[in-house]
Amino acid sequence: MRCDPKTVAQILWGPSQVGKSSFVNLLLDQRGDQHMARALVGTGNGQSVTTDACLYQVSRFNLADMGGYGDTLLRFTPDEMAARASVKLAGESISAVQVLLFESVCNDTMNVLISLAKLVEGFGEKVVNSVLVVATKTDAVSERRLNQRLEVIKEALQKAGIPQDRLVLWRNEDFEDDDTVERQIQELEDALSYVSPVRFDHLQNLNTRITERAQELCDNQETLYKDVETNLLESYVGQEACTIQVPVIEQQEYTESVPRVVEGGIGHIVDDISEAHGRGFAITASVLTLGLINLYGVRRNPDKIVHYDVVKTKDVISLREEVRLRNVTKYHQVTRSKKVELEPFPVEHFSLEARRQIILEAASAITG
Ligand SMILES: Nc1nc2c(ncn2[C@@H]2O[C@H](COP(=O)(O)OP(=O)(O)O)[C@@H](O)[C@H]2O)c(=O)[nH]1
Ligand SMILES: [Mg+2]
Repeated sequence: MRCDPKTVAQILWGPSQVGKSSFVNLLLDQRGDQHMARALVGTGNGQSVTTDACLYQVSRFNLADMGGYGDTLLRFTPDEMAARASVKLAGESISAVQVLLFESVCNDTMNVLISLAKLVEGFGEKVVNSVLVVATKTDAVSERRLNQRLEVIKEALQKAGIPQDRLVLWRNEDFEDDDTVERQIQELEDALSYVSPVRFDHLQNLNTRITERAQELCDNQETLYKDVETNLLESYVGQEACTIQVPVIEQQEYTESVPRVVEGGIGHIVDDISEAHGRGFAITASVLTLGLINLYGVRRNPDKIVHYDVVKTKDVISLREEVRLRNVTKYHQVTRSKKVELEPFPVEHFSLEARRQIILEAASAITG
């Protein structure tokens, strides 16, 4: 990417106490306005004296000096540093950035990979292509030690997929003469000319990435359920006693007066007489009477209707009360466990996890 050098800034990135501010001052001394304010340099106690991002325009450089991570007071997280730098650069109309990643060859441990991971954490992955490693404090180690450290730095660059020639040697102190300083600056400029700047608007602010990731996690969260006990009325078929009237057919006796025609005549007379005077008398009387009848030709008595009582039976329907059981719908209270959908978590719930994921991704983007 070709841009006007005036709008390209060089972010000075790396741990605290590696010589970033001293680097700025050296360039100011060598190329800058002598009246320009100098960057504050630490005492070597590990406490970062550079707390805010400051932009120094010197020669063709726009150096963004800032606090280093690993400050002994733990004041700056990489994303805070990145955020401060972003705010500063945006205010200065910077359109693209290169990164000068500082590594002290005096250190026993090699921090390049950590610095790169923290850089990605703060600005996003695209920034890696715009990195130039500045191996500082080369004056403070033997040549053998220097070569060892340079080998280790190159290995780290290879691991991170950065060309191994993205490396310049640097010292802020102990120069034989001014020419050595100039040569060093010239080598820095040459090396930087091969590093294509990343567009400022392509830098991804960590907070924006966290917010976006948190939203993603929030949108994809699983629906959770909880068991809730509820009381409800449940119907069942029960039995209930009830009295009903049952018709019953019974036989009932009754006396009926039945008429009968009794023919008139002797018999009749005998019956009549025997009824009145007894049987023996009646027969005797009848014999005599018959004789008289035969003798004198008396006419027969007329027929008579007599009523007799006859006992009969008839069906009578009556109602009897009976207790029966019948099915009825009854209700009882039961406690049932019901699965209830839980309210989804708000997006803030996922912020920590989003941050964790992005920082992990930043580290693995560097080390693979
Ligand atoms: N020997 C040596 N010491 C240096 C060099 N650059 C910086 N220092 C010292 O390292 C300490 C921290 O420097 P500083 O520029 O404040 O580091 P910063 O925290 O990265 O900005 C100071 O005591 C400097 O004097 C260097 O090239 N050689
Ligand atoms: Mg500093």
